[in-house]
Amino acid sequence: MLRKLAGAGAATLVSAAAMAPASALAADGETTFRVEVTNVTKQTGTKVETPQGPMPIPLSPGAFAVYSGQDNPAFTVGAEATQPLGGEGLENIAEDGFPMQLAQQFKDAPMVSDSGTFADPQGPKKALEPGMSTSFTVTASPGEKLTLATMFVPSNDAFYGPADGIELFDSGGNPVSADVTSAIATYDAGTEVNEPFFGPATKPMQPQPDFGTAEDSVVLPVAEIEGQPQVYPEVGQVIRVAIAPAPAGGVAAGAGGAAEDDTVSTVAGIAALGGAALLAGIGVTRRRTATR
Ligand SMILES: [Ca+2]
Ligand SMILES: [Ca+2]
Repeated sequence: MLRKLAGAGAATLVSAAAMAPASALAADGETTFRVEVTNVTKQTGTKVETPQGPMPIPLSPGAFAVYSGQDNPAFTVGAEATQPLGGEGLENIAEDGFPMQLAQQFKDAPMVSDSGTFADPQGPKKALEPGMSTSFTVTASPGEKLTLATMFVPSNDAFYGPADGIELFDSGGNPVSADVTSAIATYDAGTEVNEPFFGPATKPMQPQPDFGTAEDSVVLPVAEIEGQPQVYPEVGQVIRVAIAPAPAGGVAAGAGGAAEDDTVSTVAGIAALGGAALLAGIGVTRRRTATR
């Protein structure tokens, strides 16, 4: 409907915007979303069993991208971790929890319109600890989807991501406001041989980044790996991802790289806000092709 107004005068567009719901809808359907990623292991009491006893499960800083087309720029199930973009960005996240290289690959990818990192408000090596939540904004047009990757810690090369992307719009082109955790699964990057019970080459036990035996395999859901010695928790026991259109009034269009759009709060605080439905009420700062 709004697409037909693309050639109309400014006054018409203003009235159209006024009629739109409380979101950042533009004439072409371009919408700014707030994405919230929460480590829910504090809520769920989920830990991993190790020889050293139960350990908490931090999630690493992650990388995200808005993309078009069929190829998820983050990873392809059944293919080497370097696919489809080429480069070691996904391996960097899955083995060491560093999102910068994948974020750079996203920034350079032709199918990506918006990208950046999350969970690193104080630096790229900070983790999303149990009970913590972080949020960021993306801008997308109907037909585009969201992808992301964050490391499951401790592990050799396990990560969370949506193999088929996260739908940001419904079939009618309307922005989605929902808990989208069901789109996420736990994957093994196929780049480092897994150690039973989180051995010395897992992060954070490894003595240095990129430490461990190369695996020369492909990205696979951990649930499908034969003889997988590690038992990973159910996805929903560890991570929650929610999206909601951001209010137009809260978007500072054109904000630069100094945008402080990564916010961290407690799960209790997010719960008090009512989750995804009320994310739209939080002021946001727009960021396109962020470089952090
Ligand atoms: Ca592995
Ligand atoms: Ca390692």
